[in-house]
Amino acid sequence: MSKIVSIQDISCYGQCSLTVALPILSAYGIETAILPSGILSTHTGGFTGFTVLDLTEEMPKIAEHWHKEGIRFDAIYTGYIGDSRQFELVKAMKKNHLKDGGKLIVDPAMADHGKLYPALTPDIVEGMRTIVKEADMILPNITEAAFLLDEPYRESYTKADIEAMLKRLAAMGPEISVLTGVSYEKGRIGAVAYTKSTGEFVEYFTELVPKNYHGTGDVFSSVAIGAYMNGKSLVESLKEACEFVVKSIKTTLDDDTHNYGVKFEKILAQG
Ligand code: PXL
Repeated sequence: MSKIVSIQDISCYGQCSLTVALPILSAYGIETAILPSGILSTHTGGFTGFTVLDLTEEMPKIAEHWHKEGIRFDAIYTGYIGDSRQFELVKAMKKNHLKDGGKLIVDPAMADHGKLYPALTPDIVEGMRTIVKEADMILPNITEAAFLLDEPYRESYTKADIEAMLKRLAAMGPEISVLTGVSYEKGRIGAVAYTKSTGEFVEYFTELVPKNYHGTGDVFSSVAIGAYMNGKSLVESLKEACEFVVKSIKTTLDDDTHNYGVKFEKILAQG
């Protein structure tokens, strides 16, 4: 059984980051420790006046205690990080807290639809690049990939564009790069992945449901990581994640009052 630590914020309300990763990874039978990067009253997309407790000072103390206890993980899975001082800790934890062959998996959750999330500053992009360089696997959406590569974001990309972008991401360091939110034709959306050592691309596309919700990137990554850590192939993991996200969106659509996240719990409960 795998043991993962996830490093991202706790948005107390809003169905994203750790409140998504923890239940989903647990449902995959993965022991999931958490290292919260901060505690927010809600996520920062669509709510105003949210509170933030930054945990930069506390995180190294937690990591140090784990180190003394000899605690090691099969993977470190990072998501939203709100303070650039935390990237050094992620790199130190890669050295000190991974088992032999353990993986650093980075979801550079920092942007969407061409824009950085409201509470984030350019130093987060710079810091994110430094952990992407050391990562074994990354799962950016197209906006995040454009920020990582310091390229302008465009509204549309061809298959050749996406494959070239994945190769540029791979050149930064990671063995596996997964691009999410890829669409080559109207009404279809999915993910494309590139494995650097084999030069292989895999992809999975599904129905595009024309409504945006926050937290779907976190749902995607958590499912994909859960499936992959359980030994599913990369393409199977992409398929499971894409289908899970679509089902979660569809089950949320009929409730107009629920526009801040997706009701992924209903899909998780279906097994
Ligand atoms: O889902 C990404 C995410 C995570 N954490 C916080 C966020 C967001 C997206 O807006 O605001 C705090």
